[in-house]
Amino acid sequence: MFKKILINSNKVNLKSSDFKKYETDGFYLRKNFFSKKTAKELKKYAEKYYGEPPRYPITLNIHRKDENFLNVITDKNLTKLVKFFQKSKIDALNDQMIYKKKKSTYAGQSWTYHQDNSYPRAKYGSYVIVHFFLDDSTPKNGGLIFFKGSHKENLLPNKLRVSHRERKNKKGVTRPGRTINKIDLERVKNTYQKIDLNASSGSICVMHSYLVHGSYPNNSKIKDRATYSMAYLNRGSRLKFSGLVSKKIRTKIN
Ligand SMILES: O=C(O)CCC(=O)C(=O)O
Ligand SMILES: [Fe+2]
Repeated sequence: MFKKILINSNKVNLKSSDFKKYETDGFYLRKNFFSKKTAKELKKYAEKYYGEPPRYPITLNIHRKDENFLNVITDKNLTKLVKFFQKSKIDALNDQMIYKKKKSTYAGQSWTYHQDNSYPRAKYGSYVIVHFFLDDSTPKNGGLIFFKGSHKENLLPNKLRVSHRERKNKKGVTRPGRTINKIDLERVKNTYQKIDLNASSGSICVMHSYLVHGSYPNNSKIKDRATYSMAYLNRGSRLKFSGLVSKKIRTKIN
């Protein structure tokens, strides 16, 4: 039976200094944006209705079939914040529920360094990601790794890897992502500061779609690391690729 979850988010007053920070770093972390209760309930609900035990692969585009997640991706406070950073009207495009449930097959999902815009190839800056952390996320339980400021790079040449229901290596780790080529990656590593993101449950992180990033595997035996990641596109902006695995359908945000 459908259980309606109260989406409890905070109205935030953003300043030009927040925008400057985002422009400089390529990401913006906001703690306690959603309540911890909302994060906890959404996680439990997603696992129950969409998780596929014991493997728990990523679920794509829950918001298209589920009202609770539609309520998250269209949340007024959240979309207001996204519009602030995008300086544009926006549409919600797609989403990803990543469970990284402890000891599950895909706990060991460690994303290779990539830029999210290498998938849809939208115009610079028009495509943006918001990660909503449903658990505390640290390097120990599969947290994100960012190269601060690397969103100033062009879209770098990359190699397509299987990134959905991909296979594990001998160490039990999977390595999805459109991996940036070696030479550019070395330069990125030498140029930008590597940030291990620590984000508590209920936090959100706005991430520029040109930011070079990856993630650790969740090797923790006691902690899950669930994240609901949403993608938005500036209204009227075009995409080069609509996506084979995750088809891009626009949901208008008012
Ligand atoms: O949450 C993670 O481990 C990284 C996911 C990611 O970068 C992606 O899906 O593009
Ligand atoms: Fe990514």
